[in-house]
Amino acid sequence: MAGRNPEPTPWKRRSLLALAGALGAGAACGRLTRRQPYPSGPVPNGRPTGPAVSMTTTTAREYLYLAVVTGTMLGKSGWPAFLPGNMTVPAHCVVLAEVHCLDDGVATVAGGYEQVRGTMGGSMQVFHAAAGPQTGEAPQTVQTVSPSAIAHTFTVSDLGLNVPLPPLSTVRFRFQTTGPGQHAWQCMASCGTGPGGWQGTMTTAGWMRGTLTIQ
Ligand SMILES: [Cu+2]
Repeated sequence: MAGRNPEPTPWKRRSLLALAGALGAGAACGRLTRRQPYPSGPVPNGRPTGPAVSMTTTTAREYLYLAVVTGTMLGKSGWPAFLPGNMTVPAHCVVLAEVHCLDDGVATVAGGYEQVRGTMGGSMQVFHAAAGPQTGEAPQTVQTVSPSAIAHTFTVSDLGLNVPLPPLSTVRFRFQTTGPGQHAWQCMASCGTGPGGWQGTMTTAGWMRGTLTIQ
């Protein structure tokens, strides 16, 4: 049936996006706390008994899973990308982020972006394998990565957040979200095409830059 209903070229990207979506952010903080069923039977003082249902957001946690894939994986050579390229997390929340970097290449990083910044504790955990914790390896806690060993960065300048990603690694970090808003994120390692590697995926929304929505 070749030629019939040909797959559009970005099918791999959409498949990977769907996968990333399935892995990705879960319930919003305010909805994260499971409701406890109220017990049946007598209700003293007209009020239900049972465990208190906390709807505060200060202790709730949200998970954000990101993958960085190569252009070859997407069928677009030279165009590595974050999946998903735009992400949403709840406001006033501690986000536990995990980024799987499936890219084995390195890129030149702008000065200062080798430092971990804006995370809780000013550090991140690094597993030196894209499969991360599945390897059974104990992670290293680091505050910086050698500038010659960075594939990409996840940088949200508005929030002072910068996370350098070694090739074929998994990093975990936590950050506290602010109130609702939209913030541009971008990679600060020149992983794109063109002179200096700052074009192509680097300048295209949803690839090496995009929007982090806090809502
Ligand atoms: Cu990059």
